[in-house]
Amino acid sequence: MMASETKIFKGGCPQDCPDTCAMIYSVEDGVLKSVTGDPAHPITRGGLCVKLKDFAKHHYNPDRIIYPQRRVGPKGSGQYERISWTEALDEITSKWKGIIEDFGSEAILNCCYLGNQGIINGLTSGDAFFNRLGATISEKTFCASGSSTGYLMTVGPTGGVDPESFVHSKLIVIWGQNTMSTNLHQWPIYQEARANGARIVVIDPQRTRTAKNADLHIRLRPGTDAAFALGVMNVLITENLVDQDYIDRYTHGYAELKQRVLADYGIERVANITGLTTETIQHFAREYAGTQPSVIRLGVAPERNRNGGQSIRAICSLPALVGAWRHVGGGLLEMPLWEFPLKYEEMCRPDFIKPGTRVANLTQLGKVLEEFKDPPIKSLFVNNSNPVSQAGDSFRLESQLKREDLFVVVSEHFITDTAKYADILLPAAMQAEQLEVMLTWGHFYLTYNEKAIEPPGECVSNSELFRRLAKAMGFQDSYWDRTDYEMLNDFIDWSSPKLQGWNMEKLREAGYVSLAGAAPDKRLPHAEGNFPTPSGKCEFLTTQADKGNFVVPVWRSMYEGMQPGEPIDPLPEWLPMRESPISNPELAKKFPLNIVTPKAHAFLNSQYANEPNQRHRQGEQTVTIHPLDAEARGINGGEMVRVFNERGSFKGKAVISDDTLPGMVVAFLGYWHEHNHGSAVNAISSSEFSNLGHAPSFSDNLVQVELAA
Ligand SMILES: Nc1nc2c(c(=O)[nH]1)N[C@H]1C(S)=C(S)[C@@H](COP(=O)(O)OP(=O)(O)OC[C@H]3O[C@@H](n4cnc5c(=O)[nH]c(N)nc54)[C@H](O)[C@@H]3O)O[C@H]1N2
Ligand SMILES: Nc1nc2c(c(=O)[nH]1)N[C@H]1C(S)=C(S)[C@@H](COP(=O)(O)OP(=O)(O)OC[C@H]3O[C@@H](n4cnc5c(=O)[nH]c(N)nc54)[C@H](O)[C@@H]3O)O[C@H]1N2
Ligand code: SF4
Ligand SMILES: [Mo]
Repeated sequence: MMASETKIFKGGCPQDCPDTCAMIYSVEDGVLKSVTGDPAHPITRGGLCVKLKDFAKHHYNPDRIIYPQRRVGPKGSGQYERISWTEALDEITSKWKGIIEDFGSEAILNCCYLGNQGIINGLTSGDAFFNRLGATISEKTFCASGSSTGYLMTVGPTGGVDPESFVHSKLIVIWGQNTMSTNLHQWPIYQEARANGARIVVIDPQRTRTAKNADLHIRLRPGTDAAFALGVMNVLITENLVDQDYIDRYTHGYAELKQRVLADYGIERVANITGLTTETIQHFAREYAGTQPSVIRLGVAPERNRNGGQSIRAICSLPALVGAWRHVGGGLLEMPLWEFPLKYEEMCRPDFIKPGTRVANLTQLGKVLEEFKDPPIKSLFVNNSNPVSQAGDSFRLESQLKREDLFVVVSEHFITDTAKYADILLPAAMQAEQLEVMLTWGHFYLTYNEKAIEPPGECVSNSELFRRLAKAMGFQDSYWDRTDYEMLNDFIDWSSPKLQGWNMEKLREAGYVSLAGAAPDKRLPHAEGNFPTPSGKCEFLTTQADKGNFVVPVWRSMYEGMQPGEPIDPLPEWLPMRESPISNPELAKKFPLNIVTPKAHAFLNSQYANEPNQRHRQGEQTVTIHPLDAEARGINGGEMVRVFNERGSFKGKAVISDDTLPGMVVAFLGYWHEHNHGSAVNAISSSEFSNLGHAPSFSDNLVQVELAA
């Protein structure tokens, strides 16, 4: 017998993760044997994370949906029978044609998020199709839309500091991010900087594994970041620690900001709001200004409360005040996505949208399904997302998904908490089974992902899914006549100066290409201003206050017609949370604890939480509660507790620890309902927006905790 030959393919991790690792697929006899990190890649450096540890096996999980299926039991029962693709497409298109005839095309809605983050299978994979269909436009603001709106208003669409330039930083401020779980490949870069004398500061209410490994941990109360940043500014201004020359040349609105900061954000008041001491605020301000290059790595979590957008505006103002942008490795990193040369207009086809088409926000899916009239939503098509697990107010959403008159189609790998409500299930391919090019929001590399193996059964990529649907609906547009390779080639802007000399073939051979434009030891995007804002300066005082709710186009099918929300204050400000003992004492009588629901170490949102190995690594759902709050409730630790409010409830095992603050509980996101007594953290989350970008407010929820019956 001949020894079987191992074939190697280049991969790109599909997940919604800032690391976007370059991977290596090893294939024998058409079977994916292993997936490892590319040792040559400057960020991946040969290692993947714990979440993707068994990625090869994940492709062969026996629970995968590998054929189209039709529901046979009651809604939500998860009982299905196999059907053919022809039957599935016939049933979907005939239902849709009937709905369009009776209610109009806006009675159909797509729910897509970032199950896959690729250019053709990702966030916008269904936009052209649903725009062409005339469906209600979906606004996809689950993550970073508030943070990005605040960032774009302040410094504009710039990549900011290259994550590789952080080796040159002397003070690294990790703001609301649990790097060792959620941006793991950045950590060795920080360690290199540390070896060169850098200090690491973590700003997080919770003592996370990252905070435990930092030099300084600033434990402010959730939702008080804006007050803290404004208090720091107060110290910078009163102690004359600002870079006046940088401010004069490259910023807009300093006089107004100074007036506000001095009048309203004295450090005693800020200490009261944040729960920090005045010394901590002073100490941080002095160290931040005095240690250059200083750099801020902004996490997503500070956006997750009613004042989230303004918090981001305040934080993004700090580097310009101290002139941090003057130095290589100084400034701020939110997302480098803005420097990726992609042709969104061609990907999403906003020209297909009929003027006046309405918009639905997917983070409020339960409310949308319940309240939209004229026409009501009669069909929901879900791909790349698991809203029952990931969107707020999940009890409300589930009650809507049970509606007999709602035709639900879900394209998935597994029968998730959402997929179990499908009338039709469609089988989706995994990353080693499809061609893709990965964009990312954590570094500057564009990464090629080769198709390494055939998909099992009748699984198809999202791109093929929409090709089939377009044909079945009779759409003649050439958009759907292209191969995946042709689509990718058309969607990447090869004429961009960053891609000079590059093309698809070259990218395929190389595996990845950097878009940073300059080497990590040279990149200085704003040493001389050049902020891509309307004034060309860093805008402390925004010139776009009327755009309080403008969302970056990629999150909403490139649609420009959304009504602006309430105009925001043109200067950064702090407002109390929507739900807190200060802002809503009545509610806090019944539900006195703020809850924070961050990412689990071993899951990727809800993905991999169905793998027994990953559940073993992560452990069961916990509810971390401060010793004072535990004592007041007779909780000794280790018991099952119930976390609840008027929206819903979930259970978890009590962990008593001062890793959380008094008045605050922590429970990780991602557990599947079937493994967790029927519900999970988003049962208690509100689906109200933060004040910018229609971002969700997952850190702005009051709950009560009691021993479970
Ligand atoms: N292991 C793992 N990694 C992931 C993911 C995952 O599910 N698991 N998901 C990926 C995705 S989609 C994303 S968006 C990123 C997110 O990654 P992160 O930005 O790290 O987000 P979270 O884990 O939600 O929250 C990070 C920290 O913010 C703190 N926090 C909560 N509220 C506040 C606040 O008001 N102010 C401040 N300063 N801190 C606050 C929490 O205590 C938590 O420790 O991670 C990505 N990587
Ligand atoms: N309480 C609370 N809620 C949160 C957050 C929080 O911090 N706290 N974080 C929010 C954030 S940051 C985010 S990004 C969102 C994430 O929300 P989602 O993107 O909805 O999260 P996932 O759980 O990853 O669900 C993606 C689904 O897509 C499927 N999938 C993967 N690849 C493909 C594919 O190629 N084709 C198809 N058809 N399906 C595929 C996966 O199997 C998975 O079920 O959740 C948000 N929800
Ligand atoms: S989930 Fe993130 S850290 Fe893990 S392999 Fe994928 S890109 Fe890398
Ligand atoms: Mo996210």
